[in-house]
Amino acid sequence: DMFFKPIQNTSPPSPTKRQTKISVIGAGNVGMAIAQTILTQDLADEIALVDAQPEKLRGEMLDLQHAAAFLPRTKIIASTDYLVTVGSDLCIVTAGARQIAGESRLNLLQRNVALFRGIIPPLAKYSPGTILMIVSNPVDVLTYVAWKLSGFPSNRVVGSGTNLDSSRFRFLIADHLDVNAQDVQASIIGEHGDSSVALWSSISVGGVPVLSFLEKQQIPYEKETLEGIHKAVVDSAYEVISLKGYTSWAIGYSAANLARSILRDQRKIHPVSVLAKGFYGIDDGDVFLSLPAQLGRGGVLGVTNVHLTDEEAQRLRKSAQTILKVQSQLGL
Ligand code: 6V0
Repeated sequence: DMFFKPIQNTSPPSPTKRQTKISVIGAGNVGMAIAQTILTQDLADEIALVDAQPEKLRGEMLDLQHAAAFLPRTKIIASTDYLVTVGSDLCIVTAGARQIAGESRLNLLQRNVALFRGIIPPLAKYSPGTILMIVSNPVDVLTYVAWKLSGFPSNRVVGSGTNLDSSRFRFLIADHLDVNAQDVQASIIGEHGDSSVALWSSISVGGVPVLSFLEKQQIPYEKETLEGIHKAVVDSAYEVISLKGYTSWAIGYSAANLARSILRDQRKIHPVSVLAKGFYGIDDGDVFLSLPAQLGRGGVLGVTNVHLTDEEAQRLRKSAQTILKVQSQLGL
């Protein structure tokens, strides 16, 4: 009664290829944008979805499964039970209360810490060797919370952080200069949000350092123009939320971009939220914020020692203090 008649005298290849499994926790706008980007980019053999709402979760699972004829083969499973995540290589956490228009990211915190107490321990239990990628906001503090609740070494806990802010930044600079955003090397580090730090001193376009180029050509540039671009990055999440209610596509690509670097061992450098203690003069306490970090199959492989101006370093430490102050109120 089998569709295929088995061929005789076969033996499985040995050793069998390791399958890659990604779990996405939270099947909301962000979780589903991430899942669909992972599917189209062929990053996993199996995707497991978890959400607290069983009907919505099953609906999202079926809707994705129905695209199978157009996609690379990926097994898609879903359950409200964390058993479905067993053996994950990467767990991406997007579950959370939604940011309301005008609400600061920090206001979301207490609501989300309570959710994480029910999410992180079962993920760590079913996939003790997994890498945790936190997306839920406020992402830096929640990455710290996930690190604490998981008991994992810090190289296996990373927050999507300012990888998204940096891509918004590169888009705006590219738009301003009428070049391709992929040719713009620019990053924003620090807190994902209001106190993020734009690294103007290290921006280059096609390998040409921008600020020193302008200075050499004696082209005047307004500090206000630069600050305006950074402000537009900071405001962009609020703007999209006020217009469409949530953000999804850019964070979907951003998280899939990180997943690729990790699972395919790309050893690329991304501004992501990592344990920052000991870097750039941050030594007040255990704080996660975005630094240019190298990502690979081992998770966070290291932090790049980029040159920061005194002002940039000072802003970064202020960013760290902002996050630490919030963290100290959690009692973790
Ligand atoms: P959403 O569409 O409300 O989805 C959240 C999902 O989480 C819902 O489907 C809920 O049912 C589910 N959920 C709630 N509690 C639990 C639980 N205990 N276990 C499992 N699932 C649960 O929100 P949206 O997808 O728009 O945003 C999700 C989170 O991502 C929010 O915290 C956002 O602020 C954050 N973002 C972070 C970004 C970043 O760059 N780090 C970018 C965009 C959004």
